[in-house]
Amino acid sequence: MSTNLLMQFTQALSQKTIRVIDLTQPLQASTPILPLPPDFGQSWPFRLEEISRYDERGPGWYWNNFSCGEHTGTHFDAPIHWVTGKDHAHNATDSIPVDKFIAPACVIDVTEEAGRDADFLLTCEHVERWEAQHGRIPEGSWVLMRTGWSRHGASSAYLNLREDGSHVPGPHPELPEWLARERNVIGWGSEGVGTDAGQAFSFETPFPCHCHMHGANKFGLASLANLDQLPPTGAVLITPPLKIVNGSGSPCRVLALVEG
Ligand code: 23J
Ligand code: MN
Repeated sequence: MSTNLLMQFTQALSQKTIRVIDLTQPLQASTPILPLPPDFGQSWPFRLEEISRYDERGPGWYWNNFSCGEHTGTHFDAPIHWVTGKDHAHNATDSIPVDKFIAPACVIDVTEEAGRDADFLLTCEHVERWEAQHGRIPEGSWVLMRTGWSRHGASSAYLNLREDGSHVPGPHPELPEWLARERNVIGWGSEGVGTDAGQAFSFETPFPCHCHMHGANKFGLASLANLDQLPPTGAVLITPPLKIVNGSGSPCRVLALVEG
C-alpha cells in the first residue's frame, strides 16, 4: 500500500474498494425540459445534428453539432442563475473555484413519501429527524433529495404536468434557507427537472430553492439519477459544469465516489 494519498486513491479505484456511480441521466432529444408559462423565454431542448459519419462529409471521422439550454438534463445551477445570486463574486460556471466541484453528499430518502404524494415537500423537521439518525449535515455538503423520481425517465410522469403546472416533489419553502444558513451546505440536489418542487412558482416566495440557495452563493443539481445507489452519508460528488464564460449552469456528468 502506497503512502501517497492519490496513489492510494487510484489503487482503491482499481481494486474497487472505491466505486464510481454515475448520477447522470442520458442526454438526448427526449430529455424533458421544464416549460415555463408562455410569456417567459423558453429553454431549447437537446438537439443533435450529424456533421459526418465516415462518409463523403468526412470519410475518416464521426462528429455532431449539438444545441440545448444550459439547464437541460442532469445539470449544475450556478449562483448567477438567480437574481438573488447575481452580485456574488465567482458566481458563474467559469469563475466558481474548481475545488467546489468535489464535495461530500448527504442523501435523504423520501421515496415512500414521494411515491404517495407527487407534491411532497421535504421539511426542516424531516431533515432534523434524518440528522438524529445519521449525524449533523457537515458544512460544505450537498443535500440530495432521493425521491425515486428519476425512474420516470423521459415519460410524461417525469414533469407530471396538469392544468395548474408541474407536480414533482421538492424542498419545503423553509428548507433551502435553513440549509444554507444553519448548515452552510454547498448546495441542493434533486431528481426532478429543477431543484424546486413542481408547484414552487406558486409559493409565497416563488422558487424558494433557487432564491435562497443562489442568494447564499450555493449551487444546485437537477435531474439526478441513481441516488438509490448512494449511502446516506460518505459519498463524494464530482460535479464540474462546462466552463461557459458567464454561464448560469450547464449539463453536467455528475459522478459519485462510494466506499466498499
Ligand atoms: C428558470 C426558471 C425557473 C426554474 C428553472 C429555471 C429551473 O428549474 C432550472 O433548471 O434552474 S424552476
Ligand atoms: Mn437549473
